[in-house]
Amino acid sequence: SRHQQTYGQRALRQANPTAKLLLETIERKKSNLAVSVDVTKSKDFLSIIEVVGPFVCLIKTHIDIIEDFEPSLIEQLQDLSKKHDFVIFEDRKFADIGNTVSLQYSGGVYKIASWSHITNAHPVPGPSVIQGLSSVGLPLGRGLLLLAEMSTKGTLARDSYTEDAVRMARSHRNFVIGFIAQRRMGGIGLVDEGADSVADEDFLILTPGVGLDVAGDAMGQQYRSPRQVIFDSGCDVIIVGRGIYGNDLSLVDVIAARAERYMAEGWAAYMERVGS
Ligand code: S5P
Repeated sequence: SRHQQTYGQRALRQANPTAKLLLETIERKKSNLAVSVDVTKSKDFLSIIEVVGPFVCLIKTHIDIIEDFEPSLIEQLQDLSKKHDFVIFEDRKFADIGNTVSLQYSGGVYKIASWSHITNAHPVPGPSVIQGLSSVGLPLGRGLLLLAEMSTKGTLARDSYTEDAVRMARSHRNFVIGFIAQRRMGGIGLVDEGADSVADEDFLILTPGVGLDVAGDAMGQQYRSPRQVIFDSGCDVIIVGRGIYGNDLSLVDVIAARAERYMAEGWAAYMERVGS
């Protein structure tokens, strides 16, 4: 019962423009790799994106860790997004009341909604977090991912919390395009098709905690391989950070080679899943 439709077939049936864009980008570039660029200097941020750009469908940012942030950085990120054809995902993890998250999403220094195709939220406040973000993002054609599970040891996002997250997403299908999760959930292609599944829904599953060379880090992160994530667990996108840019901001040719390796492994696992 693994998800066997191609990314391209699934793109055709998505109503949300951002979900469609991501699936089309994956199909066009033959890459289900997202790189998480968690560095603190603008210069490193841009040079890593320039190097990995050709190999990714998506770049994930934590814009608030950049020490020398200036608004022009966003323009440069958008230029790179056009040049290399990737979607932008600001990993903001909103988790407050609707009114507050709407202000955090639209305003402040970063004005996330104006440039980030995708952002994410913790379901912990309940549906109001989606309502607040949707009031800003839906008119702009943006998409939201709910954190239904986490990659960390001891996460509280499990069991009934995860199931409730899926129900919350289901009630806001125009704006919630999928989940940050460790396995496929919701609708067709469930690994464990539950009584709750809905036949015609198609959530995107973006999965962090991916690394080929180490099992985790010293602060609770846990890694699995692209094959475990895409083939065994039926997820759609692998999100890789330090596994690609390194702990010491390795040389550009090393970063490029690693990105190519993760892209190849992610795509091979997908080809195996869809049976071609
Ligand atoms: O459960 C999660 C959810 C997220 S969004 N676990 C995660 O690691 N992340 C993010 O993915 C995290 O904030 C970081 O930006 C990235 C993983 O980075 P890596 O260096 O461990 O690959």
